[in-house]
Order: sequence, then C-alpha cells, then structure tokens
Amino acid sequence: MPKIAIVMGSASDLDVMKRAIDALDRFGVEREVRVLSAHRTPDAAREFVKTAQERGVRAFIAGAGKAAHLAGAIAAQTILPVIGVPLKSSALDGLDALLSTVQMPAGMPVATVAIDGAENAALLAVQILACTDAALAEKYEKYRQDMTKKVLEKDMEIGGAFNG
Ligand code: RP5
Repeated sequence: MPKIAIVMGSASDLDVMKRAIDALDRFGVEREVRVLSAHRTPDAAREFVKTAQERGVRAFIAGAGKAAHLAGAIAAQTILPVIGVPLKSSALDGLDALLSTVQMPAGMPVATVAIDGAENAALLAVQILACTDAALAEKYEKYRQDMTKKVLEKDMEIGGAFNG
C-alpha cells in the first residue's frame, strides 16, 4: 500500500507533527514517522530518503524549525513530492523556518504549508494519493462535504442569533 513519510528535525517537533500523523490515521493512510535532521543526521536522512520509494513511500512531509533545511534537503535526494511544514520553534516565531522552507531555487520545488500547518500537509498528501486511489478520493470528498455542512450549520446558528 502507498505510504507517506513524515520526517521531523527534532523530537521537540512532535507535538505539532502529531497533527499530521493523526490526520493520515483518520484517512487510514499508512505512514512512516522518523526524527531525522538535515544538519545533525545528514547521512541517516539521505539513506532514509534514498530507500523510501522501494518501501512504498509516495510523498514526504518534512517539518522543521529555525534554519529549516530538512524539506529542501529531502527534495534534493528524490523526485517524490515533498511537503514542507515550517515550525514555530524559535524566537522568530517560525518566520525563519517559513522562509528557509518556502524559498527553494527554481527547479527544486517544496510545497510549503503555513507555519505549524502539519494537518494541511497531511491533507495535501492524502490528495496526492487520492489521484490514483478511488476509495481514498471518495473518503476525501466526504471529508470536504462534512466540513461544508459544519460551516453552514454555524452560519445558521450565528446568523439566527444575530439577524433577528
Ligand atoms: C530544528 O531546530 C528542529 O526541527 C527544531 O524545530 C529546532 C529545535 O530543535 P531542538 O534543539 O529542540 O532539538 O532543527
């Protein structure tokens, strides 16, 4: 079964990256979770990426803070899609990680989500897999419909309370 690899630069990133793990689990998508750093464990990170496709990995989610090079370093080693999650783990509130992750040079894309946007990273990964998995696409459609329904219920509730 196709898998998503979730990689984080430090164990201290887990609280936020857990949102990606939980979202994949909600859709029943298989995942591998690793703590690997572009700076502290470059050889292990490279080995993990180089062998990922043969294990069934179809996209990476990479979360890192500060000088966040993890997503870009992974993208440099694979042609699988890489989704970067800039994390708020510094005095600069994640702006450092956002710029480090999003400002990739031409020819080397990383799909960057919002600061701490781990859940959206997982949803995007699900959408990638859903392109070739009809059952997953159906689950995703249902998730979207449920979300729309909830917003419209709130519209009724709040509109009802304030519009007389
Ligand atoms: C980054 O530095 C990690 O992704 C983490 O967000 C940040 C701090 O790491 P620790 O010093 O807490 O291990 O590389």
